Amino acid sequence: MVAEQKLTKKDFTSDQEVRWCPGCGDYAILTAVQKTMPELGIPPHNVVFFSGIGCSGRFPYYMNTYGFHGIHGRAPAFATGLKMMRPELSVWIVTGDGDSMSIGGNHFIHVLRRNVDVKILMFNNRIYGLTKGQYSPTSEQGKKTRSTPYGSLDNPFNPVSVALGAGATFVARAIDVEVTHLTEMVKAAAAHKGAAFVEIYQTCVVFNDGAFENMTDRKSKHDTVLFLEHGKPMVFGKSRDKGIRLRGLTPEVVTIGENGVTEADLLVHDAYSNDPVYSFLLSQILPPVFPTPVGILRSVQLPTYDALNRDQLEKTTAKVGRGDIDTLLRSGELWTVS
Ligand SMILES: Cc1ncc(C[n+]2csc(CCOP(=O)(O)OP(=O)(O)O)c2C)c(N)n1
Ligand code: SF4
Repeated sequence: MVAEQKLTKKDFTSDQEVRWCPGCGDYAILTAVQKTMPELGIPPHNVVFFSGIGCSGRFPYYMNTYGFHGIHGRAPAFATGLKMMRPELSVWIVTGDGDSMSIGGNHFIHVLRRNVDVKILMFNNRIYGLTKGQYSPTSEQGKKTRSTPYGSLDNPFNPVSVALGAGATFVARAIDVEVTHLTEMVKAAAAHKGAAFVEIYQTCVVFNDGAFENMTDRKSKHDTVLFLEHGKPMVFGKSRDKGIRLRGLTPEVVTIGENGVTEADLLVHDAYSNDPVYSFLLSQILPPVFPTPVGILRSVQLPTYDALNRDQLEKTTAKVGRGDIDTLLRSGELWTVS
């Protein structure tokens, strides 16, 4: 009997030279994914990465798996097609905030609402990197870029709220430099049966440097990031003395030990809650009033589109037999144009 070989990061690393700018957050995400893959126990030949257009679009080249660098915003369509036909494959989508929230917004919401069993990693650098720094749908209002020299007037999208609004069954948020946490999120997304969406805050050092600085700087991050843990009260702050409390449906920041507030008063995170009000409320806990929640916001089980489709196909074939495209095309009213 041949002993099963243990997979390592090397097995998922391609021989391609990585061509992102030095210091780009994409490197940390690539390393996290390459490190996580061996732990999933899926051989590289059963893994496929799809991407759209943007700096993030280069991701599949660097993975020693199957890969497909598609067209702008359309990775969900290709990924859906493959998952429907090859359910045994682990199918991933790597996309940017421009790729998935602008031109690909439509594909993004539908792959989530259908709950196709694919994993989506969105690198959110709040800018168009590849095309040299135009504002994106996640750029903050007032953002000055080459395409908004007097400041952007747009209200930005909150991708996590968009995903929840589309009915996503798994929604998480992570930060490129919080590698251990990011790895956990990638693993949890992989384990989810259904469409899993992970928004990853990613620094574009060239066109949007410092966008997430207050969430990554050692001095400020304890006050600006809330690490969500299922079943645990929402505590944050350097001294772990701040928390989130609910007043009716309104969250508020409180200090433990002040005005009689104890840990027992805080909101306890339920990652598996099926209540859309709770998940959406969580997605709206945002700076500057609140810290940014990272972790699993929602994880619920619903039938996947690909499985439902296979089931329907099997049952219908058993009832009416295998279809034939030529017969179908000639089955209706036909006429000849002369
Ligand atoms: C059909 C089409 N429209 C526009 C473009 C130009 N374009 C290329 S990448 C991009 C935006 C990429 O932004 P994002 O998804 O945030 O990726 P990043 O480069 O920041 O990783 C645009 C508008 C294109 N390549 N194709
Ligand atoms: S332009 Fe920005 S996102 Fe693109 S590779 Fe360079 S640093 Fe990374």
